[in-house]
Amino acid sequence: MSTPAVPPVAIIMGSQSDWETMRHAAETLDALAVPYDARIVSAHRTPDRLVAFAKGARAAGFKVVIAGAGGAAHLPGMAAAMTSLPVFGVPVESKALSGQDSLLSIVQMPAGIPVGTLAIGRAGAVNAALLAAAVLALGDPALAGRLDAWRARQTASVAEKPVTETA
Ligand code: RP5
Repeated sequence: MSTPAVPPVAIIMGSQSDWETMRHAAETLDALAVPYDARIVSAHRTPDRLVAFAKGARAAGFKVVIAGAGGAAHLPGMAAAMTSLPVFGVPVESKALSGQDSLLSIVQMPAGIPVGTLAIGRAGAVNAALLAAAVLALGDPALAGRLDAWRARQTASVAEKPVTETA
């Protein structure tokens, strides 16, 4: 299978410090064999980079954007303002307010500019990747099969009885 020149998923994040969270989106896409491009795009520190990315994302060939940011997390909303591609926002857990600030910055978009907002932290990053894959799977039966298999593996990994874990 040939890999497209521009992968279908863009993972953008506001800072290198977000990668510890956003790598879970990347790893989930890896497990589903969905190509992606991961890059640092800060709404505050590199606004011109954000404008260039978001305005050009559809023409570049991206299909879905996953945007993670923490604190005053304008990145997902500003990206959504400049592209009509689906944007999934991941609130990164901040030091000062444990990601509550990130969540509230991302989730309460005004009507007309949607950001699909996920949970704070790792769970949100994993689920953003699964949602991105589900969108792509609408037109890709092979990927739909890989998503089903991923869920089946998850189901199979859940034990019926709890055990006491030793340190
Ligand atoms: C946000 O500020 C980033 O998304 C990051 O979560 C937060 C802190 O950034 P650094 O100071 O660690 O670069 O823009």
